[in-house]
Amino acid sequence: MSERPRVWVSQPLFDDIVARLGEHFEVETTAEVTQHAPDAVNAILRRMDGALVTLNDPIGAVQIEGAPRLRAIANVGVGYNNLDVAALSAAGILASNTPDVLTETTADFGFALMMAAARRIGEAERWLREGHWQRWSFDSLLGADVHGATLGILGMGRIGQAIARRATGFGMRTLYHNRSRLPEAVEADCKASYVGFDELLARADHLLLVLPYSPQAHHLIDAAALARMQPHATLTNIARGGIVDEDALCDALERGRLGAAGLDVYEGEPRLNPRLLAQRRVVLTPHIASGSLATRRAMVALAVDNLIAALGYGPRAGDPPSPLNAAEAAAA
Ligand code: 8YV
Repeated sequence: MSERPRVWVSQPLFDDIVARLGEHFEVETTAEVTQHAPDAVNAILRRMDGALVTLNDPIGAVQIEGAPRLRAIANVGVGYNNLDVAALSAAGILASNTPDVLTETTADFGFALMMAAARRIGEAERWLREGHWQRWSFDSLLGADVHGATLGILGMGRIGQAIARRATGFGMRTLYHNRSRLPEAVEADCKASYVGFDELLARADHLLLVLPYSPQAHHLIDAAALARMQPHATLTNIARGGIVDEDALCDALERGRLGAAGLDVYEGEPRLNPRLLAQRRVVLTPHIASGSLATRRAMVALAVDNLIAALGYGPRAGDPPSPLNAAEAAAA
């Protein structure tokens, strides 16, 4: 009897879903949430045919060195800046991610975080819990309106479009900027208009960042970009922390050059810039935009399907549902 392929599950996920891997493979699971060292990952991957990983797990040339059996890496998450896809392609390893299943949940959260920043919900709750509410006052904790305001969306992929569709229910005017302009039919469906980057910054009352992280996106929202925004505007980031220069953001808030911010992602997460923690007008959440139970389960299920198919098993053997580099990996 030939040996079954071996796969590694890098973090504890949903046991009942991950159990499907056991129908085809020998499965090794990390029992606790772990920030694995690169050489530890490499030592594991040298023995593996495939792996299920999360954003806690950078996978690049160092991690896959000397791993001749390794053929598939399935990322649980739509963003895959933790993967060096070029290095995986060069080694003939098929990478995949989990688009679509998290779109609506992540859009809900982006909208909620924007509203929380605009209406000072985090700040108000802290103030109340700290016992400051002695008597009702007409002018306490006044925020900015969301309905009828101009929404700016930077990055108009699936999640950006889902946020724009929500904005129509709030009577918002939606502007977007993206690497490329969307087809007219899609613009009409989301009632969104394409503008240049500078115009987006200048006109948005509420700016949402939903673009993928890339070296070009690093600190795209820097001091100069923040200076172009309106002083009452809010900035919400559900993309990746590295897109915002956090010190420049703190400077802008402290100088009254920006109204408020909602952040779900951070440059050095899970470590936070202490200056952010000191800002009153910032709502901070721990990278949970896709975190509804149903959606996180759907993400793991899709990653499991990707891994099974990429290793040549199951109903879609050889044809994983959401590959990132099928042609490149096959050509290597
Ligand atoms: C995930 C995310 O929770 O999908 C993404 O890009 O940032 C989150 O939805 C995360 O990637 C889990 O690995």
